[in-house]
Amino acid sequence: GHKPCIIWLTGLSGSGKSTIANALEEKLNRMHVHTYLLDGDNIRHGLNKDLGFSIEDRKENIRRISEVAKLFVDAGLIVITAFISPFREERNYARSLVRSDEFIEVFVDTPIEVCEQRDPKGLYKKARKGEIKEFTGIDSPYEPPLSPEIHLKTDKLSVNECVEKIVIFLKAKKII
Ligand code: GGZ
Repeated sequence: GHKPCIIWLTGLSGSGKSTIANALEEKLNRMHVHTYLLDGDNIRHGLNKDLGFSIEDRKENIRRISEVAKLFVDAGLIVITAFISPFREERNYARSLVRSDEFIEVFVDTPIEVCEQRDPKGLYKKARKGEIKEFTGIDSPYEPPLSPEIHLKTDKLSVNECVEKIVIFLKAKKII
């Protein structure tokens, strides 16, 4: 069996949140742990398709995601979220909705230079040219976590090593 919780990934665009989240979900599912992954594909295209990237809209994005994540915890799942979630206050709101041992903040710490180098969707290039406004790390703020449960320096670790670090934490806390 396992205990429900929220594994909250935060980091810049292109930091590797989705890649790590997907690999983590696969690994947990192979261990017969029930998970649900919330990411841009199932949230920003559905529930939150009325929201953009202004500071107010990002706050509302994260608020709704937090409430949905809490519902899935009530349903007994391990919820993985993969959003930039740039503001400490909104991440702390998400934390406040569940028990203190049920919220695991994971800082996907990738230097912006590395994210910009990768630029899988060409968004940084567009942001530099001013074709996208309010882009995180360029002209919209990102507040790094001050005391995340897990700190992943992705320029020093492989995706599998990142996943392993999270799995070891979950085992140590007797969540899985
Ligand atoms: C940041 C943006 C922006 C702006 C579009 N700023 O790398 P991606 O493409 O796949 O992930 C980014 C995603 C960010 O959405 P989130 O819901 O995670 O953001 S937040 O938590 O701040 O609400 C990026 C794309 O959307 N994208 N415009 N201006 N990222």
